Amino acid sequence: MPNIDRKWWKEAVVYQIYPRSFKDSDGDGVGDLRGIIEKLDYIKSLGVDTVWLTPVYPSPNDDNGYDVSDYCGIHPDFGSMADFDELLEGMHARGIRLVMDIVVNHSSDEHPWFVQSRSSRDNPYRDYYHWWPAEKGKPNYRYSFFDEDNNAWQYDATTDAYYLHYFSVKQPDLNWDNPEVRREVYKLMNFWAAKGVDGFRLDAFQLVAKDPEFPPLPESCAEDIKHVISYQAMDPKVHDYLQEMHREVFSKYDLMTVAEGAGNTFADAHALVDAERNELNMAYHFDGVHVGSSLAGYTLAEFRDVYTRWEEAFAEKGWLAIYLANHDVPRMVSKYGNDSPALRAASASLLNTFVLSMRGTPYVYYGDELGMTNTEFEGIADFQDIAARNSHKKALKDGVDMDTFMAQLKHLSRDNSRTPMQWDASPNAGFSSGTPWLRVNPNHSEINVAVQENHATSPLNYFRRLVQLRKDHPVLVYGSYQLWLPEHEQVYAYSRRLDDAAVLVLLNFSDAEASVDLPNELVPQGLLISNLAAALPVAGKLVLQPYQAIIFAL
Ligand code: TEU
Repeated sequence: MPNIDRKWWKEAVVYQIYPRSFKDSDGDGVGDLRGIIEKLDYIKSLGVDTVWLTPVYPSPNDDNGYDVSDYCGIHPDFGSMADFDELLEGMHARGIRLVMDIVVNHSSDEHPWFVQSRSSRDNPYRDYYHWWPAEKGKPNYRYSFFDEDNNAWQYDATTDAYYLHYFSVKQPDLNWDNPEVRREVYKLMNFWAAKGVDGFRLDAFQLVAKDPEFPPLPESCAEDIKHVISYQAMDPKVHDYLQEMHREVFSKYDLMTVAEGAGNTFADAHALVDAERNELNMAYHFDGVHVGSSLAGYTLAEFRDVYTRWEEAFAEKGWLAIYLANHDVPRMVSKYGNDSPALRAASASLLNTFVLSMRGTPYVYYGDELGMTNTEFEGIADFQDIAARNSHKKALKDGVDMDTFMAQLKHLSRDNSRTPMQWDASPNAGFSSGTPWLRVNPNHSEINVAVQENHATSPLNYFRRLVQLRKDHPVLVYGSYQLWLPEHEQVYAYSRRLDDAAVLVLLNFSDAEASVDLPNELVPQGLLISNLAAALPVAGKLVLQPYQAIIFAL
């Protein structure tokens, strides 16, 4: 093999588990660590070798665990530290690594640091957070994702001052300018690393560094809220913090480190992940999931363009994560595929083929191996997520058209992807013997593990074959990427090449048959995998079925 700088975290296939929704072992309706332990053999059977666990720490759950009140504990809803240790041991025994979610742009307002910080202006913890004394007047505007008014400053009467919260009012932002805060963060990361966890996902990390003066927003920000969000991200100090974190934590262990968010430009992204900078292994960008994030849907051209641009920008160096879904976006099959009964299996398998045949470390969200879909909501009472509930309050205040708002929310809400894992056709989908914290998707009677285990061609079994294919063919991990048929309206075609190994990936992103005429230099030699019956092209021509995915050896 040429000098491709092999790393386990490049070859890994990551499976993301949202623990509240994976498996409930004690009947309280909330998934837990013992539930995951029960399902370790299932996870192993998928072929995935790394699990990213979203937060399991004590939390008032304003944002389902992304508001942490004790960074070195386990939420009683999820179990105990002994359960965690057993989970980690059970994973390692099966050759599965564990990545923890580190949420340190902010803590919970119930974290002892914040309780102290808000209690008086001269408390030793005061500078753990960003405070703006009211006598200086109103602080300059900053955007908050989850605030009812999208205002990141919350007035607190106890000390007559405002505190900063880029997420909900219960998620005050930590002050990274304070070396004490950074020391505490490295301490908690070392606590988990010393336990033997294999990596960290840094939540919302591009937002941590701030200018403590909070100057007025530049004029460009008046045009569009997106500019405000970009302005608030990637203060250059973020790189100093990451290099310090690397010295204090990462350099001591063999870890997978990934940031949520890859900055505002390709240069930002490279600065986060290029190996010689000693910051992170990889990052995941939002450009891909932003495609299709409106009711209007998306075109193949947009989708292909985004992934091709990122591929090209990282062709020579750097490494990225590749994913189509997580707990912050709708189910991939409802967003990029077709979730009708006739086409959802094929389109889910097509999307998994994309994720597992691109360069970058693939991240697969629990349930996407089955083609789990968006769920059904009647009214606002069905939504659990703080983002959904507060955006609804804001929409009411702003007097927007509520029919349109609700249609968008139903399609795009994060609750879509948080419904319980569909294990079987029983009333609670085999997730819990109690009442699930979030209603199971009614289609669990058709889409579930038990049914799919019995069908050789189910999305589940196809997914297993795909993972195996990636493991067997390093070209799928390390090979260079080349786009073909750039104007095709239905088919996304690309090749991957590594030394004398080469593959061609053909993905029909449409619900109609698609004809393909291959250029002369592409001569498929054999079929590696397809989600539907496939044959080698004849004289360079072939027809793909709706949502058919094919990988040929070249
Ligand atoms: O998400 C950060 C982030 O960028 C999101 O705010 C995203 O823009 C939003 O989810 C779109 O609705 C991370 C976590 O992944 C998310 O679950 C948390 O709610 C958030 O941080 C706060 O910790």
